[in-house]
Amino acid sequence: MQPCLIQIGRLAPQLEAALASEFEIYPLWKENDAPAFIAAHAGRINGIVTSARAGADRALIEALPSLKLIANFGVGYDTVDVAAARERGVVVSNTPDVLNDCVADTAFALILDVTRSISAADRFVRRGEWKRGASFPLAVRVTGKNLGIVGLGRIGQAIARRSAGFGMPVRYHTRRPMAGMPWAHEPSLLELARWADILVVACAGGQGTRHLVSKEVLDALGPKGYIVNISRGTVIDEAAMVEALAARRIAGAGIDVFENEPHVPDALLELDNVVLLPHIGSGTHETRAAMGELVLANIRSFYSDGRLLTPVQY
Ligand code: 8YV
Repeated sequence: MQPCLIQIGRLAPQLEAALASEFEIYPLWKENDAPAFIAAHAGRINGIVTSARAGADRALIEALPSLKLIANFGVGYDTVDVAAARERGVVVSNTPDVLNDCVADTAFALILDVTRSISAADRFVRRGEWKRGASFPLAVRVTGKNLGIVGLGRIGQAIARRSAGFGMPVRYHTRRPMAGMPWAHEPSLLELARWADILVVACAGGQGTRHLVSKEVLDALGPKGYIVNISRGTVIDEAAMVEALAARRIAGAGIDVFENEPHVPDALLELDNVVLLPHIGSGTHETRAAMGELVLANIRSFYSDGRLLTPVQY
């Protein structure tokens, strides 16, 4: 099979250049009339390259009768309709493992920032308040705090390992306990939230985890508890979180992902106990380059011998 791919959204410039030099690939985002382009070339297109942001929906998958492969730049593939792909026998690859460390580092950056008020203190200095003689309010000690982790995949485990450096006891919530893990499993998310000082969301997104962190879970976390999210905005009931933060029913939040990116609820912009990031969990030169290499390696392997290096198990 001769590769003929479409690229749905923008990707890193080096990856776009490498894709264009190796394959027949059409950047769909450059087309003024994408549906007309698809209709004109549908029969030839056998691959899609996409990312968490751009995804690949059922309508697109069904519009491409020769489609065989969807290569996703990112570990999370909740915006790819894998049910539609499976029905059509289309395989899907993602980019696991290479981003574990950077996403776990981001989780810890958020934990440290929100508990120690680092960004808020930075704003305080920039506003000239220190210079004017004001004193910055005391923050909350991180070392020794209870760390609850929702989801213990590869990223969750990398977060749990980092906690050792901060003397933090760890418990995790997954549907079933995971074999061989040194951390305690908590079957009830409500109980985990009650126990945790800091609750980090590190599970996969998608329908199965939508609003898993509900108003009740946030209330169980309580007025001294912090929520950190580096997975998908959909996992938290965002409206409930905004309300809980505004009413100080939880102490603070460190958030890299939102329900409707790049929209960030206005109410959050007003709050000093919230750290807001523009979905940069994996956003380092090194990790994005490694993710790009893995996308390329999957595409090469698929078109040369029909196998994916990192297939999504659906
Ligand atoms: C994005 C991510 O993929 O891997 C994931 O699931 O969310 C990120 O690494 C990246 O921002 C590109 O959309």
